[in-house]
Amino acid sequence: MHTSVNELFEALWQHYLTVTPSALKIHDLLGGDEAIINDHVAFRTFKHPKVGLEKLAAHFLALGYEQKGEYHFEAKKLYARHYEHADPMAPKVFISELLLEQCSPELQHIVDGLIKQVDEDLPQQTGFLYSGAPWHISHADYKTLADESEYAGWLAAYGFRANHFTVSVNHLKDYDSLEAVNSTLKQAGFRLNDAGGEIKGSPEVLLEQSSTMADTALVTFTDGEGALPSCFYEFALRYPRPDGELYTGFVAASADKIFESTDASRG
Ligand code: OOG
Ligand code: NI
Repeated sequence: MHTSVNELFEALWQHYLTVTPSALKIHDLLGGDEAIINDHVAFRTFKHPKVGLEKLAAHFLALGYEQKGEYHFEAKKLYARHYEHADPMAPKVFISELLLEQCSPELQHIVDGLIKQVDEDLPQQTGFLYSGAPWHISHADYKTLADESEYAGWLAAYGFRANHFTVSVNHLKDYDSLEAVNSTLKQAGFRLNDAGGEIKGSPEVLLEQSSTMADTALVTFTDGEGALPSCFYEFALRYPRPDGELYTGFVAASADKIFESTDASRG
């Protein structure tokens, strides 16, 4: 287990940049000389006793995080929870898992084959959250998964890693709206996820979010290589609750569209 929140997030960030080079450019573009504060980081996994949501969450609970909201995505067959730390500067954590029991027998069979390859000790190890894909998969099996569930395909290809980091727009000195952030990104040539509109959410639900479309990286299959969508960068602006404190939860209808930032079929 990591000894500090900072140490874990620094390792996650460096690993994320290896497949998301645009995040570093955007980080410098938006932040200038100022530090960027992360709103949250997200992870994906399969619901399975060996590698399920709880196995990922254990690493954060050990660092003092607490379980907060839960979210259901029926069409995508996903369940998610978010975690918060008492230190308000520590990024929130969003972890989702694919409900395998609701998927086809073919998908379950391929995923079983992947999870069998995971070393029993890996989920407890310090580097689990950025261990990547600890299995081998053929291109044909990847395609079968991706055709049924874009999420399953991404997870089979990229495994355990920060799926995205999220800039806290509230903390950006030079921006006071998500529109302004989006327009800077587009002028610099970055592509935004426009599923459900470029801005998901609203002041009424106390959270506005946007994200880039994922970068592309090379994935090694047992029978060759393929260029696939890797990870993306998100931007979040939070609004105060009636008690004056910023809302800290997520919005399922918006999250449902953020998931599609890794969907190559979106163009
Ligand atoms: C998570 C999508 C949800 C949010 O901020 O609502 C999310 C994912 O793509 O794995 O991050
Ligand atoms: Ni997110």
